[in-house]
Amino acid sequence: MTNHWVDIRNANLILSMGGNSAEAHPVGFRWVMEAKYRNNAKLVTVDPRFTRTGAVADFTAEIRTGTDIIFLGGLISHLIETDQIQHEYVRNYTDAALIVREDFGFHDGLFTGFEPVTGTYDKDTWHYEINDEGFARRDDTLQHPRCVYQLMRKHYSRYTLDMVETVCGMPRHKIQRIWDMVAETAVPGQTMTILYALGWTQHSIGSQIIRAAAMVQLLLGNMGMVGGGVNALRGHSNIQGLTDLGLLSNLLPGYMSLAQAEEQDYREYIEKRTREPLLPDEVSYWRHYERFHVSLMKAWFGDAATEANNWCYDWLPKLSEPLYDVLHTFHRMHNGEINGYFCQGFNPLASFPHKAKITESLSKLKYLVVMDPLATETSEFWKNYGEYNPVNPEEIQTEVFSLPTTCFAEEDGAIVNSARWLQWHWAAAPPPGEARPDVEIMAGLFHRLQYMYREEGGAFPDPILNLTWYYRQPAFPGPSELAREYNGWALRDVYDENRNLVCRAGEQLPDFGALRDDGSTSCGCWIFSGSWTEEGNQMARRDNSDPYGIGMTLGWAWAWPVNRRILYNRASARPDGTPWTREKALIWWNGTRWVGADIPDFPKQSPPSAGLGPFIMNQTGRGQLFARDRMAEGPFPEHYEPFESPIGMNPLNPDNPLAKNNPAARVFEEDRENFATFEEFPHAATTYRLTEHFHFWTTHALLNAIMQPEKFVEIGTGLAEELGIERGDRVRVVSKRGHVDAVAVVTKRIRTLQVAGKTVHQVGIPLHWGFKGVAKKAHLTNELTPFVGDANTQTPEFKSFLVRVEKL
Ligand SMILES: Nc1nc2c(c(=O)[nH]1)N[C@H]1C(S)=C(S)[C@@H](COP(=O)(O)OP(=O)(O)OC[C@H]3O[C@@H](n4cnc5c(=O)[nH]c(N)nc54)[C@H](O)[C@@H]3O)O[C@H]1N2
Ligand SMILES: Nc1nc2c(c(=O)[nH]1)N[C@H]1C(S)=C(S)[C@@H](COP(=O)(O)OP(=O)(O)OC[C@H]3O[C@@H](n4cnc5c(=O)[nH]c(N)nc54)[C@H](O)[C@@H]3O)O[C@H]1N2
Ligand SMILES: [Mo]
Repeated sequence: MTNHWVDIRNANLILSMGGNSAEAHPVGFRWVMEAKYRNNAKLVTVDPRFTRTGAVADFTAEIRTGTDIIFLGGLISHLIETDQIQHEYVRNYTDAALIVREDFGFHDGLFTGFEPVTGTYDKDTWHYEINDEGFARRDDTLQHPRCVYQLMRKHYSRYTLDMVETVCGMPRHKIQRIWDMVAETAVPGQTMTILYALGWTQHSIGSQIIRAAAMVQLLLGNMGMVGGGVNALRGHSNIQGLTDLGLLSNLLPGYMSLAQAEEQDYREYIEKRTREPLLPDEVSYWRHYERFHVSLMKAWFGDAATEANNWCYDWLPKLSEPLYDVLHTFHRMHNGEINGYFCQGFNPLASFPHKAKITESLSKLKYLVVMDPLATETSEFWKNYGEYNPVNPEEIQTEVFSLPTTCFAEEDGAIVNSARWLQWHWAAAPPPGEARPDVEIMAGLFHRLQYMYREEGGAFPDPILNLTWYYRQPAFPGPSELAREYNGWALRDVYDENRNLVCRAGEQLPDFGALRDDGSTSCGCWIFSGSWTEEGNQMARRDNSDPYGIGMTLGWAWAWPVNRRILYNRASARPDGTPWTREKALIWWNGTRWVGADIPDFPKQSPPSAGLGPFIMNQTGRGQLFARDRMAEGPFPEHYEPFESPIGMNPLNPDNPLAKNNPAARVFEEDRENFATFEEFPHAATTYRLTEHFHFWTTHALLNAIMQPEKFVEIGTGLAEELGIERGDRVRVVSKRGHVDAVAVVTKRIRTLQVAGKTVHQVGIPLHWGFKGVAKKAHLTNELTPFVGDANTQTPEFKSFLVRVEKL
């Protein structure tokens, strides 16, 4: 989230799109209801189905799954052409005025630099024109034909109202009504918040849908504002913490990135990431990358990390194809290239796409270790459960080890919520039986490995032998010790530029401003610096006073970065430093420094007259309408059809087969033959959650099983009539990869759509139920889904694929 849960109540308009928060985030949803009833806010939902969120909305619209970029691109065009943008904001706080290189272009659905063989882009042309001083050229009148504003305008002029209507299958009056409501927030006193989750993420174009939403918010001046922002409502209670701590295979803690194989040289690695300003004097905070990196290496390798050995750079893994994201990992397992797998808190047989492929992959392993509090579908993938898991155990040689773990309620620790708040919690009950905390199991493994390396030697022992292990009980690092390590401490006295003491040797760091690149500081996750200082555990704070009355409870828990609650909050004030309006005041310039209800996201003493941009992480200091070199498939979001499309073509780019689907998507050649065409599988399917179940865990709990006992699928009355299906009939939903049997819920909540001259029925399939637990056994939904993912995140396309429904 750029903003936070409580702040939703300050919005004037809530656009819930690509998520169903009443169902999947029912506790946080109270802030939506507060906005409606206290702030007279309007709630709009856009979803393939009429949802529980839709049920309390002021306006709802249906959309064909996988077409949100068309809707948002059309909205961008509408805002520009009807002149309903926040001009002063756009001019001062975005990159609209910057001029793009002459050789950048977009033809036939592809941006310049596409390499068809690898399905990747050479991104050199996706850049601003740079002048002799190394800064981007600009035209503040926004008239230059190659300024970002004009290029964006041209790009989205193709996204006409007709196009939106025909591709999304949304009636024109609904489109217009929503666009009008959104446009009302272009004035400074009005803000819209956008709430999204997996309905946007789980597409082969997922990241670009979210980019499109961010562009809308920049044009409207809704970023950095009270009641504004682009707000990802995250999934598992600590999934935000997972990404923060760099647990994805291409990241280091704090969103630092692992080196690529060609980056063997330390200085090159650092210089590439030390993003220098592209406009004079801008903050460009990533220019301090080396401080974060060296402090991390000191935390990991202690005295062994020295300037002379480039802080152990050679010990870090370097990424090369094939990669290690989950799609890749299972693909490699499937090819027999991986023979052991540790599966910690993950139930891939149930939760990953194309179950048949996952079963085959796991069957090729020599061993599988499952660390989980429950017996899962994955830990029993080898066991025959009749029609629901029709495998022959005799043919599967994988040895499976189950290591029972505790769950969060049985341990102390911090959970990072969607709002970036680190909230400390305390164990509520002792663990049952042989269950042990994950940390203890991992520590045990580490000690055995280290012992074996020490005694027997082996390839590349250094990182294991030299890993720091400061903990009081080496067998079980305590949560508070780990938390202190993430915050970091000084190894020597730390001084600022004026030789003032910042922090004494041995003290906890006050915040990441104290980090140094000379080896004098140690820090396990730079963005968490400030969470456990000399004043103690900031995450355990429970003061909910709200001095400004806008839900800014800075004394409650601790948010990264530096306890800031709304990112880019400098943009909540005008260029001259005064709030845009009194009601939406957040921070302001008091003549000598920035003050207000939040921690300023800006150099505290930099006067407005200095003209620095509010987006301090970006090299331009501006919000990027043109995503320079960050995205895999282009600097402007472009619509591509899902890999399984009910219309089989891309109406925006009908003539170029390379531009039908996302040309840079994560797709493996072998899987292409497993994608269906609409002739065989005519219905557009999507998958989703229900409040009464949490994935597959709660099918183990009797109360949940009683509330939602049995697998069902939702089909609209139009399709039901066509197939002669009545409510309660049993149906089979078939995809190119498998089938599920379930009870049919025939409903008006899913409408038949008219798309590009065709009638398209959508089918809704809840994700829950499997063959373990006490609820009624069922086929796993991921029997059906395709093995293809987003180009940037590798998130699978769970939300858009083709099926055929049969009456049983
Ligand atoms: N009770 C409960 N709560 C949960 C979970 C749970 O299992 N049970 N899981 C948690 C997890 S891990 C996550 S990630 C979150 C997920 O939170 P959400 O993303 O809100 O949940 P979903 O139900 O997967 O999908 C939301 C909606 O997206 C819609 N949708 C599908 N395709 C599209 C599309 O192309 N465009 C648009 N606009 N909408 C689309 C679906 O119809 C659905 O209503 O929920 C979390 N909360
Ligand atoms: N078709 C379809 N598929 C989907 C989705 C969809 O919308 N549609 N959503 C996707 C999403 S968003 C998600 S997040 C995934 C979820 O996929 P998974 O993460 O695989 O699923 P979960 O069942 O939530 O969690 C896995 C296991 O973690 C265990 N666990 C709980 N606490 C602990 C702990 O403290 N330690 C350890 N070691 N284990 C623990 C649980 O018992 C559970 O068995 O599913 C994805 N799959
Ligand atoms: Mo999730």
